[in-house]
Amino acid sequence: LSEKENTKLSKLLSYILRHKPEEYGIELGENGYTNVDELITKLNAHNENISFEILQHIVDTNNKKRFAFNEDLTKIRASQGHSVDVELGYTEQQPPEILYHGTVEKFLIAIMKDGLQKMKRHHVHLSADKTIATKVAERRGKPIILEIKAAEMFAAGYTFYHSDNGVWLTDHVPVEFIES
Ligand code: HQG
Repeated sequence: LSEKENTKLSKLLSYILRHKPEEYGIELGENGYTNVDELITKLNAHNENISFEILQHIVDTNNKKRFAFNEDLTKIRASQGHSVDVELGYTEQQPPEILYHGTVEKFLIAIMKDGLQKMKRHHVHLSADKTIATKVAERRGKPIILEIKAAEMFAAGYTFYHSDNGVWLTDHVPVEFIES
């Protein structure tokens, strides 16, 4: 599998497992998992050349560990980033003192007015690592890194989740907890 093919299939998996399962005749079940054999069959029916071995390779090599199998490898899901309505079943966790959010200049006025909103996703995505936040921002342009007073938010009763692939998730970050 070339790197190009790997990236293409990884993007397709994100599309199906996070956003449009129905377009490929897939249903997301409990905690966002779907049946591996069925996924492969449906992909093959759509002329995508994918086997279990290839799927496993994509899961293992994905740079952000976007996908995860269940224990017996019969099911697969995206670890976060969904726009479809799924309950991933992560348990609430206490965040570190500071978390980072990478964004760009053009959103700043709105963010400093409304706080961080989840926009099209299920959660606001935050990172404990400034480098990762910078990479997230660089998708959109020159990075602006916001510091979020996560421990203060937690103490004030806000809920945080930590996804299988290390992303910190919360519903909304009010302006008072953003340090720019
Ligand atoms: C901004 C990728 C206006 C926010 C990445 C961001 C990450 C506001 C954009 C993951 C706002 C939403 C998530 C407000 C927030 N007004 N703009 N009130 N509040 N924004 O893509 O955090 O490749 O939904 O700053 O690497 O950029 O999908 O969120 O710029 O991990 O695995 O609205 O997506 O991962 O954009 O990225 P996104 P994000 P994957």
